[in-house]
Amino acid sequence: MSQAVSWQTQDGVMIVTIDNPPVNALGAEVRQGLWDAIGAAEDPGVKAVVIHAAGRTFPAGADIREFGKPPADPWLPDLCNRIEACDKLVVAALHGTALGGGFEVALACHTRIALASAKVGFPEVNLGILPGAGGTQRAPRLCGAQEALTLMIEGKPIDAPTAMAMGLIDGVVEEDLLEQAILLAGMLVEEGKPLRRSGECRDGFRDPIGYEAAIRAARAVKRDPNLPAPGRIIDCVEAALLLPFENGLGYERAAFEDLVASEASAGLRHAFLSERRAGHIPEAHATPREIAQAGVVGGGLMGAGIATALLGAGLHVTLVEADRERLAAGLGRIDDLHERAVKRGRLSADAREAEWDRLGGTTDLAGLGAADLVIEAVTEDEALKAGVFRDLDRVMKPGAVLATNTSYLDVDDLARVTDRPADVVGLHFFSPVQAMRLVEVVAAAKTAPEVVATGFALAKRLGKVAVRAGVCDGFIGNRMLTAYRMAADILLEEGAAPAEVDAAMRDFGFAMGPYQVADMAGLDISWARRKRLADSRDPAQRYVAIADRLCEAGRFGQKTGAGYYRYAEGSRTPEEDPAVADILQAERSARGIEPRRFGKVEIRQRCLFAMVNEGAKILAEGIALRPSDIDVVMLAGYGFPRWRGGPMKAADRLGILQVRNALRGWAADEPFWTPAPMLNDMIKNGRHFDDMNAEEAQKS
Ligand code: 3H9
Repeated sequence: MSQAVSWQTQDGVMIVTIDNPPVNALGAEVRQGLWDAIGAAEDPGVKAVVIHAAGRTFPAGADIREFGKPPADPWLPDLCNRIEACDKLVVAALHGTALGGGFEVALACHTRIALASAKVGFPEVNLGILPGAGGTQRAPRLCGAQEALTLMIEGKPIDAPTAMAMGLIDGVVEEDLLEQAILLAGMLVEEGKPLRRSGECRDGFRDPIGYEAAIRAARAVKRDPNLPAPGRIIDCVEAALLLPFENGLGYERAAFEDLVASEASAGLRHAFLSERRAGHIPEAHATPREIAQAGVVGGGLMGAGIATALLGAGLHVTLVEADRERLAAGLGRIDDLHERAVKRGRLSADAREAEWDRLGGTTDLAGLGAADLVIEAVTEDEALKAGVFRDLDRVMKPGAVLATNTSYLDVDDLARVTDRPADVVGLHFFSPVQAMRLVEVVAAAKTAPEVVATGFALAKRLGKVAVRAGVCDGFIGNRMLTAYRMAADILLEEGAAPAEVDAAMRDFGFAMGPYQVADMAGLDISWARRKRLADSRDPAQRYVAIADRLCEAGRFGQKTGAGYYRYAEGSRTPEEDPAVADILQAERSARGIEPRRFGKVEIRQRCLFAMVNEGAKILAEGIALRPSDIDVVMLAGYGFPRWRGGPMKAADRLGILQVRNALRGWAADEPFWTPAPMLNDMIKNGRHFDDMNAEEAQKS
């Protein structure tokens, strides 16, 4: 008997316990344990088997870390078949999140009973794969095509009562799951009815015309061609109706193997594991501080968004603004965000009222005296922010966390103006806060470990992904963005049109290209910042002044009807603008640049490799803990295509040598492209960024 799976028999019922924390993933040891348990159930003294799990959940799936490695026996599909073929009744007792392979094990059992709080589902599509242990064949036999397709293509778990209504599970209990499962097993054995095997079930085929209609409707939906899994899921669900069960399983197996080997799945699996890995920080041992009351200073777009997120997580929030007028405007913005959430069905009217009751507003910072945490979100101005921190130091209670939402400023400088630098941390949210999942937790030199841990705990409570960053101009995300934009701006200056750059990056997988994003966000804020920093700019570094010229012409983006593109009155559709072509041409002439054409591939490569090069510098400086944290930042904060796994993952796939050689070639004309020393070292030592991820994981 393995540690991961144990069993004991009571009154003829064999109780099999899976115990493989944290989520009882079906790794090789668990599969072998279950295989042996079913073998042991052949004992004539065993009348029935109950499979349940210890800890927080029934298996949440196959072990994702095993994909891409040589397969270890027994395979999950074979295990499921063995469970189903067992001639003793096998009951699955589900709690927590019975997902993916975990749910497939349950579907292979003859009866399923669940706690009402349990959730079941097939999230495989989020990893670029499909249920590969019989799920695409068993589920539609039980519930038909429509519901099986929704479960597998949307990848969202459903609760146990819903699954019961769909015919996927047989009973729901409020408590005493194991006892109830044992009782049920005894009762069913007593009844002596034949075992109900999902693979033999035809309930879901009762309406074959409706079944085919559901398949056709699913096929008619337009989907991202970079993501092959939904199409293969539809094929498999159709095969369930058309092929004998065993052949359907073979069909599913082939589709699973294709998908697991695809670039999209490698990227999506990397994204999943990287988001979890980002929580492995040196401060993980520290106990986060309790946060019940929060303050937000500044009710602009960011402040209001942050306050709304905090309210949504159940906190009491006080919004502070400089005067009554601005306070009213800030509270109005929160109200608007609530209104939008209600309209979209994301917030009930009751919840909105409860959130509003937990919100207060003041023009006096002293009103934050009781707050456990304050997030400063005033205008990005050093003197203004330092003033706020001086005042916060005076009014906040001892032990309160003082956070800044600065995008670029030095958190150490802000910490220094207080007498409590250990309580000061950066919590960098992204706009729009309700849509962007990323929070950079910026650890300054003296930030206490429990304050960093509090930032991570808060982000989790807000349903966001936290990444630890060190102090530097722009932290991780804005440094990466600056490099991306610099690459794009050089392309413009040397001959490309904004629409060409945008099209190439959309082709790469971004929803929008960099100039569409710039026009949407507005060009004026970064112009003001560039003017502020003009004196400290390194004259040796290339400076592309195209954005300045656009701003000087009053082109601030969508809000002024013109930026890198022009916009018809009231429209957000970008149109190419000859006036921009003139501005570009004037800039090129002023710098003596003979414009040339760039193909899509070169545009993509230049933009991507600029990010990779900057990422290598960020790593060498210790600003990011590991390459995968940079990937998470770009995926969760900047719309980098998730299926590519992030820029560092994309570089690993292409090969560091290719990236470095291209950079070296471009650097002959422009020092911006000079390869980071880390890339050279990696090539010399035959290393990938993923090797560093693995090493970091071992340390933490
Ligand atoms: C599958 O089943 C394929 C089959 O159809 C066919 C096979 C042939 N494997 O998310 P958390 C780790 S594909 C390995 O922070 P939560 C995770 O990395 C699978 N590890 O917790 C983290 O590790 P660490 C289909 C896994 O409470 C820790 O558990 N299933 C797996 O916020 C805690 O995770 C899925 O896609 C795994 N499958 O959420 C479900 N799952 O502590 C994926 C988690 O070292 N899992 N870990 O950082 C989830 O959605 C969430 O983890 C869950 C818990 C909802 C279960």
